[in-house]
Amino acid sequence: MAKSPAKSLSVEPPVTNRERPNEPKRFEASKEQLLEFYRQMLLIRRFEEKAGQLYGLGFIGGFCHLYIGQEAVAVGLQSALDGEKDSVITGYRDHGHMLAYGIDPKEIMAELTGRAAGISRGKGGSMHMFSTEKKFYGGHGIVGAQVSLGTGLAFAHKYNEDGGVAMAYFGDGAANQGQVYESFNMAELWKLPIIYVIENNQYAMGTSVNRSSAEDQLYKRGESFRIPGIQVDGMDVLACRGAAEEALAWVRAGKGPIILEMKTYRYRGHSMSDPAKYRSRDEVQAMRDNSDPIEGVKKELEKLGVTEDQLKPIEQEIRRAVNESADFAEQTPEPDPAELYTDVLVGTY
Ligand SMILES: Cc1ncc(C[n+]2csc(CCOP(=O)(O)OP(=O)(O)O)c2C)c(N)n1
Ligand SMILES: [Mg+2]
Repeated sequence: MAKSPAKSLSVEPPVTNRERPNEPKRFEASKEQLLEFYRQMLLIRRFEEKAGQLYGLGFIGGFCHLYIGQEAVAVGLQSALDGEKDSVITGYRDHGHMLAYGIDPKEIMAELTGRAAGISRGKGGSMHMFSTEKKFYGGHGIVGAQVSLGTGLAFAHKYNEDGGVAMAYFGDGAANQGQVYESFNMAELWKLPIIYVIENNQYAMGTSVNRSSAEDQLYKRGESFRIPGIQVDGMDVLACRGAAEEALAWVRAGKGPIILEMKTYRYRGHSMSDPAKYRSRDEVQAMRDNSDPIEGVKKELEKLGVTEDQLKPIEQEIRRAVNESADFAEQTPEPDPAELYTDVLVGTY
């Protein structure tokens, strides 16, 4: 006797009623919280400017990708995480994420100059910084690889039932990598606790997102995996923090992964060598003039009655901390040559 047709052969009507996260609201920060956002964002900017200078002077070897322009993303999102439980992973543009996680600028700068006191003992450099104590899992040079690794972190959170959430950052260019979609599939299937953060800074190395992406509204990229996405003003730290709150509520409720597309912009070249032929100076200048994330926080502070003069001590303190990190990074010794053979393989023999 013929069986009734398999359910999978029935034609489903278009789905319109899938559960979605709430529309995020701009975070309502207290004066103290806003001042802290300002401090962290300015620290990243000044740190990156100094790193650029040290690179020019030949103190930093290898690749170096600066985060200037994108400060609101790491600061806004990471301020919502639970530093005890949650984990973070990103690509090679990683200095800002480490600073936003409260990691000592001296250890980061010393890593950039390849010194033994660097956070990866001078052997990782700009692209491969780690702090497992802070649950910061790098720093990865292979575009998109951190998405699969981050999915593994989320699996570990679920498997160990430790209540943690993984946050995996990647770029608009990385969003076209195949392993991203393999990861999306597994993450939704297993309802893993992960926030996928696409830092859409409009460009990969030298190609704009519109030229390289068939669907350039990247927050939609999870749709066929049933992963909801939210597009966020990544130049507004309060919007970033507000989006993080909604994303965390979704993930912590056991609803599986979520995507945040952060619309942001990098002011500097892709890395330290960049012919800059793919965009005009006017475009960059307009972004600096009209959308700068640090100026945006200053305006919010003004509304709360904080004056330029009151910000001066914060600026001076940051200048001091950044200079100190640079002095440290120049003077502290390089690793012993024997260190070439340590930390290469995991295991005891
Ligand atoms: C698998 C792989 N392919 C290519 C590269 C070379 N590469 C390094 S960065 C980059 C562009 C990535 O752009 P995006 O993901 O937008 O990140 P952004 O640099 O803008 O932060 C490319 C193609 C690489 N490192 N790894
Ligand atoms: Mg990009």
